[in-house]
Amino acid sequence: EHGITRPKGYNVSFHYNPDMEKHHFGMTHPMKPWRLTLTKSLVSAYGMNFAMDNYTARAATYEELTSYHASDYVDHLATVAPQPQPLDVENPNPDLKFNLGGSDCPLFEGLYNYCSLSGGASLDAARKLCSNQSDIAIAWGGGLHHAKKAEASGFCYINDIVLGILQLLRIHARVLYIDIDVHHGDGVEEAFFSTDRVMTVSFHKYDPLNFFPGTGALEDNGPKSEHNPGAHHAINVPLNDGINDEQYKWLFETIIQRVVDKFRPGAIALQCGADSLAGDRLGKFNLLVQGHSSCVEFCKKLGLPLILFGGGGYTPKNVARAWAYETAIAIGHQDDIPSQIPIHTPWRDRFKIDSLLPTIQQILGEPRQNRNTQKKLTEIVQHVTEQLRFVGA
Ligand code: ZLM
Ligand code: CA
Ligand code: ZN
Repeated sequence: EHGITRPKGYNVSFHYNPDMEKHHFGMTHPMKPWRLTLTKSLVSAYGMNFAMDNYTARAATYEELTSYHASDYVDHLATVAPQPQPLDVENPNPDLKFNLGGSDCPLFEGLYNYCSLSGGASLDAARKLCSNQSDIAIAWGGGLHHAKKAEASGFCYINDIVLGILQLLRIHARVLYIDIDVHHGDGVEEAFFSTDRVMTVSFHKYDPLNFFPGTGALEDNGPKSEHNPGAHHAINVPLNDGINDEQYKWLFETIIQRVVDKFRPGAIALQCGADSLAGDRLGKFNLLVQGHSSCVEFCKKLGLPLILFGGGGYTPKNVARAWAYETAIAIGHQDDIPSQIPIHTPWRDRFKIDSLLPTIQQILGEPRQNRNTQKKLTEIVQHVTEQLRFVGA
């Protein structure tokens, strides 16, 4: 008996297609679509599906993909042959047209299908918000924030977030985009650089020479050309290694509250990249599920239509914990689900840490030295507050 019931007075939808997990970037590539299966298995084991509308996401159409992306790029994605795995020794640096075929963005079997499914889930989620059928829509298979109009980048080929936000803009005058992935949300920022209808806010590790993608300095707030309405509508929160829950929560809530007060968005799109958790294979932060998910809780409490996207996350059992817990927050059951992972969860053994009974919030993480001083965080809040003087009526 799970005891999970529908939330009263609002509606949550969950958009997922199990076919996404069938795709493989390559044996040792950090991106594992299989983490989505692990997430879904936890969500189902807790009975959370009883409190949501569950949709099997469809593939986005060519027309939908080209609502943002260049048609020659999408044509190429649709027709390019998968590269041999492992990489061909005769031709170690193949077809880098559109930045495709390198080690970050390999050409794998079924790539176009994988991209369309990710895009389809995010589009469906956005449309459910637009039609008022959902108040919160969840698309953990999306959140691929580095993809450019005509270029793949950083494990991302199709920018499903941009596709989703373009849908929201049909209904809402202003949309707020927030990105808690450990990487800078450069693709989404760039897509909306010249409009004042989308404000983008990314929190990320910033170390231009050593950490991807190297953009997202505090001072980068949108091109300040003379007639650019998008100036001041990009906010960047550059951080150092080891930031903890307490600091992150304070920064997030202080900044987002000020942004919402000034910008007055009609809807919020939140990218929940789970590589900002402690113990991530690529990330360097010290967030626990508690700190990461407090961002989702804060956004939910703002009471605006909310879309939750996935994103990065390279330690699958941690990703599944965070996104399942954040699903519980969406349906309002975070305080009454048992902390112990249900015994009948498929792959439950994967969640075991040091033979302890696995729980949903506990994650495995080497503590990293915290290189964020309060002085620096206060400076960030000050700079953001000054930028916001240029925003809103
Ligand atoms: N080399 N294999 C985050 C996107 C991060 C660019 C340095 C590749 C890796 C990484 C790929 C198996 C999101 C860079 C890295 C080695 C040029 C990045 C394949 C390990 C492997 O073992 C690996 C052969 C691979 C890639 C590590 N790549 C770590 N970091 C970044 C992209 C995406 O989380 O934000 C959203 C989904 N790329 O640093 C290099 C400069 C390629
Ligand atoms: Ca980010
Ligand atoms: Zn990332």
